[in-house]
Amino acid sequence: MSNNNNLPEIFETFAEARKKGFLTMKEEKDKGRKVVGTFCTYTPREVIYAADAISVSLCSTNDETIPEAEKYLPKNLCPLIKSSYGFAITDKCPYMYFSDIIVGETTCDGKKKMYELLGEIKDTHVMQLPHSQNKLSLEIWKNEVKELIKKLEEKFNVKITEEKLKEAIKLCNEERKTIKDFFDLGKLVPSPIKGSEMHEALHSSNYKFDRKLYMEEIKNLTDNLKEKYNNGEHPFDENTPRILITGCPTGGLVDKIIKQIEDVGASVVCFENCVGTKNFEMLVDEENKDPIEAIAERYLNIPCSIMTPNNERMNRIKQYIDEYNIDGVIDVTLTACHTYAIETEKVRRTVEGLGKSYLAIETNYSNSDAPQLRTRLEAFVEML
Ligand code: BJ8
Repeated sequence: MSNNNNLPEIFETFAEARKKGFLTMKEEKDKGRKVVGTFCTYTPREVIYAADAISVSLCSTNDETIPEAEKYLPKNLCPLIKSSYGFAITDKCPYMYFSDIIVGETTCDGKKKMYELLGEIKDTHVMQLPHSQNKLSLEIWKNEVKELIKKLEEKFNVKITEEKLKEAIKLCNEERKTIKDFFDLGKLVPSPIKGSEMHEALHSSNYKFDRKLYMEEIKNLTDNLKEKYNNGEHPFDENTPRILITGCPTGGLVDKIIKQIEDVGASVVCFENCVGTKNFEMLVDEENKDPIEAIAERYLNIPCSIMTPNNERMNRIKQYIDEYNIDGVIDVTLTACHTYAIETEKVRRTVEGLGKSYLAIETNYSNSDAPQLRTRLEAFVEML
């Protein structure tokens, strides 16, 4: 299945940012740094940083390797899972190649079963994530954070001290605040940045391994855009309809959804998903709690549809509709993602209950439905 000799050729085919990220990662590996591959926002990055390792996202965002994955996985499965597994077995993802260990969580059924197969070709540690956010779940999850600490200590022969965890918490909180400042530009009317550009800046965070440098870049970008806004420069005018995107991760859907929304005359100003707010809302308590407890609490409270109930997602959508002056909500579900698909009903009620327009889209990584989506987006935006 796996042929590492293909790697140099394959790098040529990667998009520039990812290619550059690969070179940086290779340099880091040459210096002896350890790499942890991740798949989900529930992975507590603080633990990885406290082990002096690099964290890299392995979620794949295109359909190139899906036919290969479908030889082993059902066709009727979420494209994110098929694509990620496809990249692993074809050795087309340099980040997977360089990962010393992969950390996954029991989020949806598809991912947790895929990890069993992935474990046959890579060292894969699966954290048992509870699917509710109560006290008992917190105890289980705290234990899982401790297990991860143990696993990384053994794997990398390091000691993850309380002090190192506290340092990592500070760094990650700084990052969250910096990204939130940038994201809040979307509250300005009109927004000084296109949604597709914001998405790019947020998504590239996965491939920037010098976190302090990334924060600098984001701060500069924020200042720059504020200045432009104050000088009256912005890509849209005050009457441009403002869209909130919610649902599954949109890494593989930029051209098909976000850019097409812009093409038909609207502006995406808020992402309530894992590229956006799920990633940076909520800080880890730095002051009043034991670091492991504080980390476990913050991550368990992420409002993903794999949780039941998941009322916090609805609360956040209400809050963002108000704060970001939203006219319409587009709820994006990747094909065969049951939890997000079922939750569309509650999102619809929440949005329409506030008198706002709602559109649900189910799609995958192929381009075949792009024209049909454009027609639906056009009709939706016209109505706003
Ligand atoms: S915290 S959104 S990254 S689970 S889309 S693989 S749920 S079938 S990606 Fe996700 Fe973590 Fe939640 Fe975020 Fe399964 Fe659905 Fe596919 Fe998904």
